[in-house]
Amino acid sequence: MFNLRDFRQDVLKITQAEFANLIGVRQDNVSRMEKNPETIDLSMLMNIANATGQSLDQLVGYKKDVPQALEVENVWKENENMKHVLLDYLENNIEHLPLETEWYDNIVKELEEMFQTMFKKPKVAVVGMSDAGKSSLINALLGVEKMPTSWTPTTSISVHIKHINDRPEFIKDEATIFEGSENGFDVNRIHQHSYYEETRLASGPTSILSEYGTRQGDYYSIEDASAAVVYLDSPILQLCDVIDLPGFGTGDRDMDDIMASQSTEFADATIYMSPANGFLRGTDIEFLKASLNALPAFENSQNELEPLNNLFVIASQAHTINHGNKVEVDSILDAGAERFYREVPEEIWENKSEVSNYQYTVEEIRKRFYSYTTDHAGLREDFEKNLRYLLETLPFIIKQNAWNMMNEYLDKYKKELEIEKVNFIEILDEREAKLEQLKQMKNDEPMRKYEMQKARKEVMEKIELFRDDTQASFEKEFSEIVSPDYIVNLIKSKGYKKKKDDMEHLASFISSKIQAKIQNILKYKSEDLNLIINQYIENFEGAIHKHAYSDVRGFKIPFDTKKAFASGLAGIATFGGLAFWASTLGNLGGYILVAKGVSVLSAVGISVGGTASAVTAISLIGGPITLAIAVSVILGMGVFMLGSGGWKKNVAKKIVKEYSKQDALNKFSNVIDEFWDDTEFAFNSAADALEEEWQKKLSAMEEKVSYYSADDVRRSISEVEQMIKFLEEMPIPFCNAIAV
Ligand SMILES: Nc1nc2c(ncn2[C@@H]2O[C@H](COP(=O)(O)OP(=O)(O)OP(=O)(O)O)[C@@H](O)[C@H]2O)c(=O)[nH]1
Ligand SMILES: [Mg+2]
Repeated sequence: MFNLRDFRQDVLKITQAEFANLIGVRQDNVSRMEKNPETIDLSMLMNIANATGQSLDQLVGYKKDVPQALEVENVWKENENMKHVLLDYLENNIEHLPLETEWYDNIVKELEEMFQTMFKKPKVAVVGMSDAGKSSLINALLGVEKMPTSWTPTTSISVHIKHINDRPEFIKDEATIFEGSENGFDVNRIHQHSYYEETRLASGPTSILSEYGTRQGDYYSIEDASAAVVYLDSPILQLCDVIDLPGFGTGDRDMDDIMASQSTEFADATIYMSPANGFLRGTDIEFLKASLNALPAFENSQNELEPLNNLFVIASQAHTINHGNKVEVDSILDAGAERFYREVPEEIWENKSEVSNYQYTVEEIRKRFYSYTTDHAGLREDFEKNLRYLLETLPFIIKQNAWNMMNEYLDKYKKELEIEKVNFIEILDEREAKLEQLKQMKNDEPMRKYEMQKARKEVMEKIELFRDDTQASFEKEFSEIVSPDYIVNLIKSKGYKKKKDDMEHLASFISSKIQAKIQNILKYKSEDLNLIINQYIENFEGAIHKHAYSDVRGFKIPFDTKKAFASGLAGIATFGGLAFWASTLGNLGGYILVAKGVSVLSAVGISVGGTASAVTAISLIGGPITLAIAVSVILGMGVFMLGSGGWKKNVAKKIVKEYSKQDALNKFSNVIDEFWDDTEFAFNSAADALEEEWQKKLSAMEEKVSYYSADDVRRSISEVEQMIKFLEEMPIPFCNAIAV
């Protein structure tokens, strides 16, 4: 199709008005034609060709050069191999394993799930205001012009771009459009054929993106379309999935901004784009902060990744700055980094420091700021070099992390199986003693259950207290922050000036301060809750193994209490405070949270960073609401006319008024309530799972001790040995590429 706008700007290099003059139409006609080039008819084309001295062929064939695809070394190959070796090993052994035993069957299933989960490619999300040039940058990285781009707000759904080799066999098309259920479309489930069928809206060549995935498309009004997955063959996709997102700030659909910002939750790395001309103005910083907050921190001194290595803040279309003057572009980046650093409250940097042990200084942050344009290689080199470095490094980190996790799991399984084996041997030798202990255990059960019920009720009561406490402390913090005095002081201490930009930044700073407070209040209370949960689990453990410890001949039933409790979290949507508990479990917790859909690299942060890293995993707590409120307040500031006189006080009052207009305190209070509701639900699910798992173990043991013949027992011994051998011979390659 004839791209009039680009032709006018890039070839003719004249304004719309000049062009209108040249071809003898009104400027609004030109503007309309540029917006909808498909409406340009043949006679108009002839007219343009005549007026500009171009042939029709030249016009229609005009296409801007797309830069060469980003070349990367395919270091993911090794991970892919490792995954296949492991999956093949499972597959080849399945036939010979005693999988009629539910426990053994679960081990194999868990391993399979883990191999699938741990070797997921990192996801790179490209976000920013509409028209920043996100889709253009992606096309350039891919080296093919597959994402629709235009000068008006374009992309309307999240587009997940994956490598063609990652396409499941049952998918035949290049692109598929999906509808989102209540919780959105879960791209991690796309390899499940049934999920694919259930959520698929349409499929075909990538060009269907223009129909379903753009605001100009014929099917834009179909609100059901929520995501697309596209399979392409570009080098960069060997190392990562790329996500093209709708732009912020279009005001087209209420949820667009929040949707786009939520998808950064799943991202391992984020490219945030803002046009160099007007860099990080208005609500831009607000969205950038939301991305920062959701980004996992996995940098640390051992893996030698730099602070915020997975964040790229881009001043796009840098060629527009005085013909791409590098010095001027750099000073725009300097000022942007400075402003951004100032707008992020210290709590957020402190949280990141707690995970990584790095100091987040403005100098470090500045290193994450880059320029970009498809027009001059010199203005994108630095970005491309750093992106390449990150992408070529992540596979090693993911591999090392997977390796650690697998070893930890295998060790756990092996230990449990060894205990089981000892039990069988003892059944042969001293069945009477075992029968006796089992009888006692059965007798103790009603009392144990009763005690645990009581303990559970106590936990619930504690959670209710936490709810009240956190509500009260938040209310206090909120009224301190959203008060004229505090705001006036803030204006003074941060040196904000009486101008629109500064007012927006002030409003933005206040909103992140509030969110940081919510996060911290909930984090501290959740840490208290961790102690209570661990106590609950310890009591349970003590009760079921009472005889094993008190009786010299007592025996232990192999049972991992913590893991059984955690398994109750698997099927539920939000953990509340239990996310913090999970994050104290190291690799196990990382794995549980990753299986839930948080980014692969969060697992690395979680396995080393403890509860501080869970803040990322739960950054959505309050996130969307804070974002929505902040954006309204900031926009409210925009139309606020600054009177003369005590402007600081006036501004402060205006902000306080905006917050009350937004009913902010109430909304935040609901967020806190929901957090504790989720916590209660999660705790009950986990406690139920623990009880259920234990009952299963106990009955299984009872059956063996009471009814197994000596032959049965001998067969069971050989089965458990078979399982141990199966785990011992797992072909886990030696791996010490990078410490994490
Ligand atoms: N010459 C030039 N044009 C660019 C560059 N980046 C973006 N553009 C143009 O800017 C317009 C907007 O770019 P898009 O890539 O569609 O922007 P986007 O961020 O994806 O916008 P939404 O999808 O609406 O969120 C398009 O017409 C692009 O051709 C660039 O580096 N150089
Ligand atoms: Mg786009």
